[in-house]
Amino acid sequence: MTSPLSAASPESSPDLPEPDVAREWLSAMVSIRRFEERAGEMYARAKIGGFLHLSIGEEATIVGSARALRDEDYLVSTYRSHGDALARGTSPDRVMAELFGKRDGCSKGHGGSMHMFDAQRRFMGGYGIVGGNLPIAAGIALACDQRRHMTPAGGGDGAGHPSGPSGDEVTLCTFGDGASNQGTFGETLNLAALWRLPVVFMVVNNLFGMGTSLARHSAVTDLQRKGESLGVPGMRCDGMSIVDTNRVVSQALERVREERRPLLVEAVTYRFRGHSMADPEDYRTKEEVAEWRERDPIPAFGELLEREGVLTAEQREQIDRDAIQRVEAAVEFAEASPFPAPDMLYEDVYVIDEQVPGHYHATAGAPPVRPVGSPEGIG
Ligand SMILES: Cc1ncc(C[n+]2csc(CCOP(=O)(O)OP(=O)(O)O)c2C)c(N)n1
Ligand SMILES: [Mg+2]
Repeated sequence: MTSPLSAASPESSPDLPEPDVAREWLSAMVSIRRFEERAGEMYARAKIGGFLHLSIGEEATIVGSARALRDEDYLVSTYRSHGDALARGTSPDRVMAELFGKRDGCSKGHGGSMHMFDAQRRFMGGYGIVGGNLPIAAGIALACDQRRHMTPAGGGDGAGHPSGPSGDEVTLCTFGDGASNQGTFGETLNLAALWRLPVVFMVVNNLFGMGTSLARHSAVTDLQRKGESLGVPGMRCDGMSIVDTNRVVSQALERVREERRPLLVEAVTYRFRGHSMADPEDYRTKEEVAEWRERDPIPAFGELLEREGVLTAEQREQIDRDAIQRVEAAVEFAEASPFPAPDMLYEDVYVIDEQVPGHYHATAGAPPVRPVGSPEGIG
């Protein structure tokens, strides 16, 4: 890539994957784009409450990195995570239903936009606290590392849970440039390096933390170097190029898997929309946004595939039509799904001790979970 912090050249790399794979990448990016455009409309119509953070413009970073993961790897992201869930394979129906706060949502309608979760696909959320996901990623990586020493040959977790980590998994943790100023960044990278945890930290540098530009919020703007003093070497990719993002994140994941120590990847990208739906965007000029839109990763990759003869213009249009149709079906699904019943408020909720009135969760048929902090609890 040329200048990492400015809108530069369009997608041009000839290092394309196999045609089927390239077409699937394009289709995944288009699906996320169409999904989020529609989600924005649904928010404006008050079908969606709370906050809604769109990743429009950042699809190459999302899909390029997700496609570098193996199925058994873990992904942990932020409140800007509809695309991460979709890229990991969660159905658009369940993501849209979650946005609507409906019972068939991937978090049963309890979470909404910021709390997507799909344990089956090893997408471990969706967190509203800036930087709050880094220690969680390190914890998952620590669990994987410990399994590695415990797992009997043949897989599983040694305790009869075939779906538990087996030890070879790597965790990919994505967070924003703003999050790199949080205490959790230093604390987590330090321990991850010290304990040689298999985690790739990916800072999604979209050049702003809400309305504050990178140069105004971070003393070090070369974010790939921000982990060096903590023992975490860095790499950078062009987050507007799915090919470059996939190449660099794949390298990072395989190095971490083999060397058993963390790496930091900086993906330089740009969000075309406001921070959330209520953002007057007076911190950047229309010209700057227009300049970055010229590098929109979706037409750039589509045009590259056409130039290289990987698909025709008609096939490109069909990919778009299919995505629009899929999103329409997701909206219908979300509309038809019921709201959670009021007593579901008490499901999946933990309380700290017995003096706090409320409930703690017990799965039907399983022994009740003792509240942490009670006399016989672990606290
Ligand atoms: C601990 C904490 N402080 C502040 C906020 C409010 N907040 C939400 S998003 C955000 C900006 C984060 O920017 P960045 O990490 O660059 O991610 P981006 O939104 O650009 O994806 C802030 C300050 C929060 N959610 N959590
Ligand atoms: Mg940011």
